[in-house]
Amino acid sequence: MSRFLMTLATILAVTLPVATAVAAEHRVLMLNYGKDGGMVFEPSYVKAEPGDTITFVPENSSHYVQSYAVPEGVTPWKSKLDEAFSVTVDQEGVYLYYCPPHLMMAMIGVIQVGKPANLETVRQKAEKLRPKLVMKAERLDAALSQVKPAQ
Ligand SMILES: [Cu+2]
Repeated sequence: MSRFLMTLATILAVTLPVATAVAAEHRVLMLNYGKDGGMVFEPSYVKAEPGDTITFVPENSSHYVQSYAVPEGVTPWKSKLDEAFSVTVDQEGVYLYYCPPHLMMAMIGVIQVGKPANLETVRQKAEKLRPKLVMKAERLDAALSQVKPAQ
């Protein structure tokens, strides 16, 4: 499949509203180069509902994903290098994660599940991460700023 179709399929999978109560699967690509430059999760922000699954797809090699800040009660997760990884998000809140080999290049992402009750806690913890982001630290703010307030 061409890169364009792949990207299109990802966009559709993430943005098409799900009319039923069936849990959705969101795909996040791990890329050496994406719309936002080198070493990225794409999309870097996912809005999910409790029970949805997030699948991280290693489109390029040398990436993996590790949770950094998760809602209370959630077991932290960590994938294996170069392997696809799925996590089911049951707990509402904000999840901040990164790719350990490319943390200094700000290869980070955010998942919002339902209401962002723990956003302030995640923001505080994110400040401890910031000094490690040597390049593209603005990605941290960009990802967190997409979190939508509870309605
Ligand atoms: Cu990486």
